[in-house]
Amino acid sequence: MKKALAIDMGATSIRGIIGYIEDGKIKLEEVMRFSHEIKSSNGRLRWDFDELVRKIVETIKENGHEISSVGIDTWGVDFGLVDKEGKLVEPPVCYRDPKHQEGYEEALKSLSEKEIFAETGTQIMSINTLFQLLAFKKLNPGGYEKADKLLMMPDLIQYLLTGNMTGEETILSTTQILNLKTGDYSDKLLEAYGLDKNKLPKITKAGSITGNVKTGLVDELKDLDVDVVSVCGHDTASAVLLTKVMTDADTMFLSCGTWSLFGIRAESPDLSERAYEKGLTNELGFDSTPLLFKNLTGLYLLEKYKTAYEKKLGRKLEFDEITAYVEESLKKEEPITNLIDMEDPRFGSEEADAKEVIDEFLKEKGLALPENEMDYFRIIYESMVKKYLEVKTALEEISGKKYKKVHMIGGGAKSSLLCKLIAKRLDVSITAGPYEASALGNIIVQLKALGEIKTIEEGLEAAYKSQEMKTY
Ligand code: LRH
Repeated sequence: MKKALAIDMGATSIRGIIGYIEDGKIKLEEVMRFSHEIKSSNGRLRWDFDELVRKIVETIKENGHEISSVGIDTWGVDFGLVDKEGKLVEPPVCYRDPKHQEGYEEALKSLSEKEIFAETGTQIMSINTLFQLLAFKKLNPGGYEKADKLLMMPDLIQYLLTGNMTGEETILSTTQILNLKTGDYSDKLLEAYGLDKNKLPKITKAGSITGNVKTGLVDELKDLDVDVVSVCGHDTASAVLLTKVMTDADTMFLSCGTWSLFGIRAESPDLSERAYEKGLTNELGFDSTPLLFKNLTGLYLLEKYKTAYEKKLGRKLEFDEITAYVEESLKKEEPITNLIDMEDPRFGSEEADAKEVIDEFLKEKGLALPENEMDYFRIIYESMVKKYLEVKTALEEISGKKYKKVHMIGGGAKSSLLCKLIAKRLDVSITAGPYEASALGNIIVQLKALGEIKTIEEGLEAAYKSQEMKTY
């Protein structure tokens, strides 16, 4: 029996989870969980890349004799630039760095948002790789010249592990450089911004073994025999693989973690003006599956508010306590009206104080400030759900369909409060779980590449049998 290690990297924690098939079920074993923080260095907000790599290497080393393969999935849009010698030009910058805004402004000097969308199909966000790259080029032109290849975060780590370069399509579909209609980089954008196509990796698909740590760049791992499988590098694509959306086009998916990704499987990428106006994004799922959805701030603000409030209280606040409070408040009162717009950039800002920005927003709109600090939780939950309703309505207009089913995955699916609120306000039935969907998606693609399962569907069946799933 072969075992696969998923390195599943989220914006606040990275997990190492081993998965294998036993009695027709997927067994999971968590072997690493580590919270990481964004640090400021050389004037930019950066990931602690050395520490991330150290943790990943340590986890592979510790489990190296038990596992047959490893696969990496991460959040979207971030990358590293590698020079001719294979060294990083500088440590990767985090998408929450405010300087990306300069790249966005630079981009709009040559093309409008609409034109950029029509070329890519990607929701315009200043964090997108294209804008990050333009900001980088402006702030560090020498560094851009020195760069030989841009590697997206999962491809960068895979490169360290194998010495081989990939440009996996799901993670590249978050860049705003890929034209989802043609499946190739947009020549129009590259030309307009003087970006060199040779610096971009060859576009590859998830599903195959791309190398082995014994011939990779990490000396410490060279005495091991562990294959590296290119999985869906984008955590969203790995997670959506676990939803019914892949087989049932009438179901919507909602991947709820730091971010909320809410949408549908489309027949083909939609690069229309209508999709642009509704703020939707087109990205790729496993095997180039077109996904049409919206990127929204998810539990980020809630977690941030919770952490700050815990500090003030001087104790830990359990989710059960928050849930009980909000449920009680929901019983007493109909939907509240002092809601925030979760898409407002200040709610995704790393430096902002959660309570201050919520108060600031409410004051600006002439809305009442909460009486009690626990009421902020209700505001955040209800504001998230209000956004989901807006997105559902937009997608129904575009597709001409009425959606009655939502499959929720990720940490947010554990919250019965959130699931019930969504079911009620969106008038849908909800399937919730698996919660570790991105790690499972990562593992299933590896097990297929290793020959442990014949089809992806076989892996999905094994996952559903072993994981807790609830319906609302
Ligand atoms: C979620 C996510 C999302 C965005 C963001 C940067 O983890 O991948 O889809 O791209 O991170």
